[in-house]
Amino acid sequence: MLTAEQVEAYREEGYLRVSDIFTDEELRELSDDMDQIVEEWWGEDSIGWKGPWRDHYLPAGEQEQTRAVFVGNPHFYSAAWGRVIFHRRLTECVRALVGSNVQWHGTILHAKPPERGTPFPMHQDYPFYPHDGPDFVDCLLHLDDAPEASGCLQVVPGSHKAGPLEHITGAHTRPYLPPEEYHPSRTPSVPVSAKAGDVVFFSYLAIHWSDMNRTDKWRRSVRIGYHEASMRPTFVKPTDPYNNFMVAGLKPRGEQEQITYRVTGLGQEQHLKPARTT
Ligand SMILES: O=C(O)CCC(=O)C(=O)O
Repeated sequence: MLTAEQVEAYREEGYLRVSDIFTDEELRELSDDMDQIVEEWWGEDSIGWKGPWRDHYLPAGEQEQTRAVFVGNPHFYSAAWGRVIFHRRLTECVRALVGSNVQWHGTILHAKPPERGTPFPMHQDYPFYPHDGPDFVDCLLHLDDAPEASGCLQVVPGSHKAGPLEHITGAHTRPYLPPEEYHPSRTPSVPVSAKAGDVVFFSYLAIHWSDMNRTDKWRRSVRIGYHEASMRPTFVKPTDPYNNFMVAGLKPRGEQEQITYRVTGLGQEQHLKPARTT
């Protein structure tokens, strides 16, 4: 799927936009299903990420006026979204970027409603799900056109090479980079505008942000995360089980125990119930 030049550009810049991974029919189904999921399941009038970063990104009158919709795990509600996790053309791109054994990590919709869709402050995704290596790629699948005015993704090219950075964290906020050091007004970034169907791949170490959606249209995008399969969350001991869907290649066992009839789950023993014989 990807050329050597595209892979090289991702390695250098930390991001890559790719078109034509999904067919028009697939996109229509995904878009329609997502609308139905939001309609039926989303139940919050959210301003988006909370935190003191809002003082640095929004005028006083707008800080509480933004809106956002977040739906994690859309595959819980739609089979089409389940198929995305294993989508061959998508996972082949991921393979070219992180290696041949690939484990899925998570899927989440970020939708910015028209006119006041929330901005996101400069951050890396690493502090949200720290793993013990660099080969973690987030894939932003655009369900709508995302011109710059819609608050498209903006990336600081090459920033992934610096590795994990210290973020402001705490119960009062989602992790963000200190605005005195990292802010769009002094940290040059490039807008990665996109068409519906485009996927923007970006390293979880790439510094990125996005502005308000000030257009009269929705900007819906879904972030799907994958990593090289031997990588593990930094807070999970090497001997503890940590597994998830494999979407390409094979899972190396590393220091995990071998599986037995008494299957070991995430830190807890689960006892298989005998199959019913009648
Ligand atoms: O989609 C956006 O506007 C920003 C998304 C983002 O910051 C993220 O997925 O970490």
